[in-house]
Amino acid sequence: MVRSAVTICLVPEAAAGPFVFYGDCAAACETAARLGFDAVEIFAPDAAAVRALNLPKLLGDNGLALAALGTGAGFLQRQLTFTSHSRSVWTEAVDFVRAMIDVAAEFQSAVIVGSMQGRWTPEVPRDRAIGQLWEALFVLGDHAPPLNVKLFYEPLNRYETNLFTTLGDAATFVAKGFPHPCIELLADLFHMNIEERDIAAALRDAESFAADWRGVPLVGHVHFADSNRRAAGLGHTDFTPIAAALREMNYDGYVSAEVLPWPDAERAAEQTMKAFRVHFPRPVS
Ligand code: LER
Ligand code: MN
Repeated sequence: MVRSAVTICLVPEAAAGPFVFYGDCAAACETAARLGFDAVEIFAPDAAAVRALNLPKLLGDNGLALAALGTGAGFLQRQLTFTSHSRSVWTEAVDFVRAMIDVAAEFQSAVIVGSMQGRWTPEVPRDRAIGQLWEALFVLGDHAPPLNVKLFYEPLNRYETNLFTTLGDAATFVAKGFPHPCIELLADLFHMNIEERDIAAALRDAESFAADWRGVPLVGHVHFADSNRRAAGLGHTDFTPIAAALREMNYDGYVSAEVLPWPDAERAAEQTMKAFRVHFPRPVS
């Protein structure tokens, strides 16, 4: 079953970023539950900040799950990346994500590697950068399974990375490169709107490629955003073929609103839920 999630940002440097709620995690959880979301996705400064939230109570009181934890704050606040020329920065980046995995384990949840991947540069050329990204995900992929945590690798658009920008390239990298089934792909529909010729076809192709190469699903998480990064329905993305592709793939992860809080957080969340119910209706029991 496809489940709904909404983002909460707790990182001041990302206050103007594509996150629905900002700052007050308790209030955001209450609103998310009232609007009918199944889960929240949290973008926090670090693992300690997640622990300080008393999430078991917040989630429990509101009947919510934790869809995933974002790790981009490590990049935004501390310039950590897996493609740094400095081995100590690489190690710090791996430690940062490992600590997030340990917290995510307490909620049987998942951790996202997006901005933390960085980019290749003249100083760290493409092959070396991809090797460093591979090594980081390999180490983290070994750490995650005993804890029952998924690791979502997110291809980003060309303005945010120059490593893997399409789902197809990321699928080849992940399906061929890792023996770890816990490493899955995050399909962000905003980035895909920029990079893909056909979003629905890219989803189908990635999944059928993965079926051949590893026999377990590859797309594990979706960032549910319109072309302009507003809530689904407020831009020009056609979600009907995308939802059909996800159904055909038997996708059973979250579609999580990583969108701008436009015109405000509550209305962005409401609009997301309206679009979610149109595109991922549940059987009436
Ligand atoms: C950044 O553009 C993004 O989509 C995030 O999910 C990456 O962490
Ligand atoms: Mn995203």
